[in-house]
Amino acid sequence: MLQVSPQVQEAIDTLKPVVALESTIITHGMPYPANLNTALEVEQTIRDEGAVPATIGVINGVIKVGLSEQEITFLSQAKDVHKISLKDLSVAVAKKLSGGTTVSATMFAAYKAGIQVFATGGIGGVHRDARETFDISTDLEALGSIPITVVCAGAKAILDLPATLEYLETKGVLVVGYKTTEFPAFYYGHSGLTLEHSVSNPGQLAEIIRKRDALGIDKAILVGNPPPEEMALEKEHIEGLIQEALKAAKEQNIRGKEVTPFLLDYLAKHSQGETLETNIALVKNNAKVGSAVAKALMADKI
Ligand code: PSU
Ligand code: MN
Repeated sequence: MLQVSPQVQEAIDTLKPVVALESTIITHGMPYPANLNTALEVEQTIRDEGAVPATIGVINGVIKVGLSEQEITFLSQAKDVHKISLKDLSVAVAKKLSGGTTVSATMFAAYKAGIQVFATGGIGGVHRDARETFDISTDLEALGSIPITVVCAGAKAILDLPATLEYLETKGVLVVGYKTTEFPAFYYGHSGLTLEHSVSNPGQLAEIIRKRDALGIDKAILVGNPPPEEMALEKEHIEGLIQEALKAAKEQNIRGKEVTPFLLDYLAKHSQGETLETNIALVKNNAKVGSAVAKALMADKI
């Protein structure tokens, strides 16, 4: 059911640094061909940093850890492919479906394969209308129950960020700022939400991860890495677009798992691709930090 590619398995067995990557960003997060180019470039970024990438997804009912270029290409072009979160994995395997795995499903598969670090764009979180809709991403539950390290640019600004942080605290998830004391808002770094904990280098983070493991705390560590300064968007500008996107989603009665892809697509289309550019840049940036952390974690083992 869960197949680890020979390259990734070899890396795990020989204690090489490995960085897991999700694939919903390919199937539902970006349009073709930007999704394909980004997926391949992010893998290359990880290799350039001296680590081994493991893109995770589901192909014909097999959970693959370390998708091939051919499989990534297939997922990037396939129409009506599934968005597979943790709850969907069993169905996807039983029905031999193909799809992109979200943060929650990717965390699960990465952990099962023995991978310690996972880099993504932004996690799902508490939606702004959660008080009426109860729309809270299962990513937060996964973070509260799977002990790996997730490097992200915070949560998308389309969400209720203060509520997302409160929810993470309730679940006992440690959120660490990487060279920042603010929780990043995906499209921009300065959310104004202060984090209690931050680190200034990969070694410090690795030490915290080791202590979490030594203590047997079964929860993820979430690393907030701001988007590169030169690629960050202006807060007021993006906030205006988000308000429009949320209004359009409501008018078109977009619900459930379609909400996040709809909002991302709306923002990209109405910003002349600016949000997409930032999205691509921050995923690469997270892949770099993820590689550095994976390397620091292995440093004491060889
Ligand atoms: N971040 C991105 N693009 C994405 C996502 C995150 O830059 O497409 C995806 C992730 O896979 C995340 C999912 O797990 O959105 C959250 O979806 P939901 O809000 O439906 O839980
Ligand atoms: Mn949701």
